[in-house]
Amino acid sequence: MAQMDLWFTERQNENLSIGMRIKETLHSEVTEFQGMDVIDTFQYGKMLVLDGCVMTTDKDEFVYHEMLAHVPMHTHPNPKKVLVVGGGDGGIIREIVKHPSVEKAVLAEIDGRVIEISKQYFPHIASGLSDPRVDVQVADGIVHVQEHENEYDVILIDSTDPIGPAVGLFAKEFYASVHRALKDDGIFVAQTESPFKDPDLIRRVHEDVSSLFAQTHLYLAYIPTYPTGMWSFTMGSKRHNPLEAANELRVKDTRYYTPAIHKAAFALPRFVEEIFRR
Ligand code: AG3
Repeated sequence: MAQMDLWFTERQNENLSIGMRIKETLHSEVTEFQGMDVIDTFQYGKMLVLDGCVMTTDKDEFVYHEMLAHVPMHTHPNPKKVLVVGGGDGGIIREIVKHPSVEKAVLAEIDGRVIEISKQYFPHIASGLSDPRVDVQVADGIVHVQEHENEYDVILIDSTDPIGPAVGLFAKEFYASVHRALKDDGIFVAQTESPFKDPDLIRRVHEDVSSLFAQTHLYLAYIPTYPTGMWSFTMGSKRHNPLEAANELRVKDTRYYTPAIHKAAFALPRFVEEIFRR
């Protein structure tokens, strides 16, 4: 029989979509929090999909995970205690535990099924979750940050889009608790969507973070399977300036992140800068 021509489509908004030809759907379920599918694709390999949105794929996951983790981890002079909110696939944790300075990394993921399914289908992404320094908690990250004060060097928000279970992770009150949970030279980074598709969100987050943190910095990376391919990250830092850091690589085997990329990522196209400098 001829190969079937099956396609996955993510409807990114009412006017925009991305499609990949499918080899096979490996898993589908509805968890307590969201729809979850694992799909094998011809172009990007296996792909984790939550509520119809591409979370990560075998082929391009390294860009997002390295850039969310290593930019703040190389900005802080000695990050020992790190929190990841969301990120149940484990990709951010895998990058965090590459840093020898790390003594403890906590993962607060609200949906335990994401962790289980990632261990099963994406063992190369979830690998860091079994590091002895890692404490995996199936817990609401919002409650976790509220309950911790002056404790973390770095906090990373690896959320889904600002709809559904992740709405609270884009709220100003949440950033205020993140600020309290950080030590006095702490750094936080949140994934903040696409400058082409979500400029209003980026502007609002930038404003909220600027009202709380001494420094706010936006940086970019290129992620082919996310809406528009151009992706933003917003950093709030109490003391350390990312542009004065990262002169050498502290970890081995990165495929996107380098000291030159660290600096270059903060160089913004004018239309991106204009999103928040008005
Ligand atoms: N975090 C989700 C990024 C948002 C992608 N959005 C979309 N496809 N509409 C990724 C989790 C990876 N650890």
